[in-house]
Amino acid sequence: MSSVWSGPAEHRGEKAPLRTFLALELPSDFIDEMERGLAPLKAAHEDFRWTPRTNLHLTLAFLGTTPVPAVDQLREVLLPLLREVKPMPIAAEGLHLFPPRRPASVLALGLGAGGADISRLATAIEEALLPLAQAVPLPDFRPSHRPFVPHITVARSGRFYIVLSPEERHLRISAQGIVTRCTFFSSVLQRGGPVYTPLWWWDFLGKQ
Ligand code: 3AM
Repeated sequence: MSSVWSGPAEHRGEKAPLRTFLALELPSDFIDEMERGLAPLKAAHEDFRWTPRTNLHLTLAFLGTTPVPAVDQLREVLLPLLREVKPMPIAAEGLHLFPPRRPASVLALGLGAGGADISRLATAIEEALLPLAQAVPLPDFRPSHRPFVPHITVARSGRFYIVLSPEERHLRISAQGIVTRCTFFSSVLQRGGPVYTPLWWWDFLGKQ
């Protein structure tokens, strides 16, 4: 019996697949305000793994394993959706712990203004990508079973789960800005934290 498996992609002369996700980039004034609001939490919880400023974003879809030739194909599929999006005003609202109701490993900032539009966009993106997942293939991309919660991951747990006091839990963090760019990133997991590299991006056109 012969085997048709010929080893990992890079040994077959193909580029190894990427790990990708699509995210909204955050305006720098929003990040500045958000960082000021988070400063007391950062000081109190040096054990959390705080997201470095350059890695802050709002994930719309995690695609995971993605063949290199599909990067342009996915751009063509997503551009018609992104072309319809105007610059989006957003406002921070509330802290989230994920998973909810269980020991938390992620601390995230939620959205008030802009949240509903972003959820609709994320749903439309999922609907556009799901029919392609088998053909591309995107083996990690599956239908989400929970409603999309727009959020910005600000910290992950270190050695211990994330626990906040009731006062910290209700800390009001105000940050406002206008989102103007959506970026398709590759993510390389490294010991010091993930390294995100933009593969392509789309700037929203027109007035909000
Ligand atoms: O920006 P956030 O934290 O919402 O959690 C990862 C991050 O989202 C998420 O993709 C974003 C960029 O890494 N992510 C990583 N692995 C994932 C997985 N297996 C995942 N999302 C869903 N399933």
